[in-house]
Amino acid sequence: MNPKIIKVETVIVDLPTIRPHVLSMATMYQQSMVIIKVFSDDGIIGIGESTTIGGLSYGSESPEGIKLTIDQYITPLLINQDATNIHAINQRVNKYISGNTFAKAGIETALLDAQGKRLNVSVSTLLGGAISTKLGVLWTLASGNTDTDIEEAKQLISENRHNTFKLKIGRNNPKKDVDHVSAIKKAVGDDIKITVDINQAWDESTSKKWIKVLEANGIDLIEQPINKTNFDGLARLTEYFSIPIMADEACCTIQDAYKLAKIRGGSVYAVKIMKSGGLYNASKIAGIGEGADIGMYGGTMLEGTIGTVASAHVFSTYNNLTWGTELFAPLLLVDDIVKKPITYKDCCLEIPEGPGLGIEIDDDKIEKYKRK
Ligand code: MUC
Ligand code: MG
Repeated sequence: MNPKIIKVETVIVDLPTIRPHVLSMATMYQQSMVIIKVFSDDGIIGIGESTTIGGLSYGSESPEGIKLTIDQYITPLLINQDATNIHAINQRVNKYISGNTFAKAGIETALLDAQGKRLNVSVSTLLGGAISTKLGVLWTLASGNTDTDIEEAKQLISENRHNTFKLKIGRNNPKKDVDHVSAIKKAVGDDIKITVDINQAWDESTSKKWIKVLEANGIDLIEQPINKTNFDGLARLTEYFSIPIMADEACCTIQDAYKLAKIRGGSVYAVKIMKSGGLYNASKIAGIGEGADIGMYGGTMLEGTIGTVASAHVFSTYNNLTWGTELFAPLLLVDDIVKKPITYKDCCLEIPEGPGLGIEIDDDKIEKYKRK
C-alpha cells in the first residue's frame, strides 16, 4: 500500500529585507512566504513554499489568499491521496481548481520533497538528474538610489559574489531611469554584465525609443518592457532589436510559452515555478524553449530558501539555461528559516545535496517569524 497524505499545514512567515527593494510596482521592506508542510502516513513530511512579490501588486495571488486557497480548497483534495503519485495529484487539483499557480507550486514542491526523502534521492534526480551542481546567480540592484547601487555592486564584485547585475527600472521617467542604468554600467565596467527589468512600465513606442539607448550603452538583456498581455508587441520588439528581449510576466504557463514561441515573443524566457504552477511545468516550458531555440533564464519570485532551492533543482536539469539564474533572494533577507543556509560562492549557488530538496526547516525560526 502506498503512503497516503494525512495532513497539510500552512503558515505565513514575514522576513524583513536587508534594505528596501524598489520595483516599478512595489517597494519591499519584507518578504511574506507561505510555508507548507505535507504529512503522510509513512511519517514523511514534505516542505514547500509559495511566495509572491508586493502583496497583490505583481501577481494575482496574495500570501493571505494563497494560505486560504491551500487550507480551504487544495488540502481537502489531497487528504487520503497516494502521496507518491504527484502527476495524479496535480491532475486532481487542476480538475477542481483553476489558476492559483503560486499555491499549486508550493504544494507540488512539498510533494516532491517528500517523495525524494522517501526514495532517498534529490528532487533533481526525481526530475531526471542535475546537469550541474552549481548555478550562476546574478544580484538585483534595486535600492532606489544610483550611488547606493554602484557602491553595492562594487562591494559584491570585490567579494566575487556576483558578476552580473539586474537593474529594476520603470518607476521614474524613462530618461531618468536610463541615465541611472548608464551611470551604473559605466561605473562597473565592460566585464560586468547588466540586465534591465522594466516590469511592464513602458508602452511599445517608449520601449523602441529607450531600449535603443540601453543597447547603445552595452546592456546585455531587456526584461518585460511592455504590458504582459501585449504578446504581439513583444514579438515586434524582439524582431526590431538585436539585444535579447526576455518575456517574464508574459510567460507564465506552458500555454503562454507555446503562444509566445509561435510568434517569437521574446528570445529568452524567465521561468519561475510560481508562475508555471510548479517544477514539472517549469520543465515543460524549457522543453518548448528547446524546440523553439529560445534560451532559458532561471527566474525568482524572490522566494526564501525553500522556494529558491526548489527552483534550483529544476533549473539544474535544463540543458538550455543560457542566461543563468537570479536565485539570490535568500541573501536579500535578514534571516533564514532553514537550519543550514545555502552556499553562494564565486558567483554561483551550490545546490544542496541530500534527499528531497536537501534542506531542513528550522521550526524555532518559523515560530519567531510567523504571522501571529
Ligand atoms: C521580476 O520581475 O523579475 C526578480 C528579481 C527581482 O529583484 O525581482 C524579481 C521580479
Ligand atoms: Mg522580471
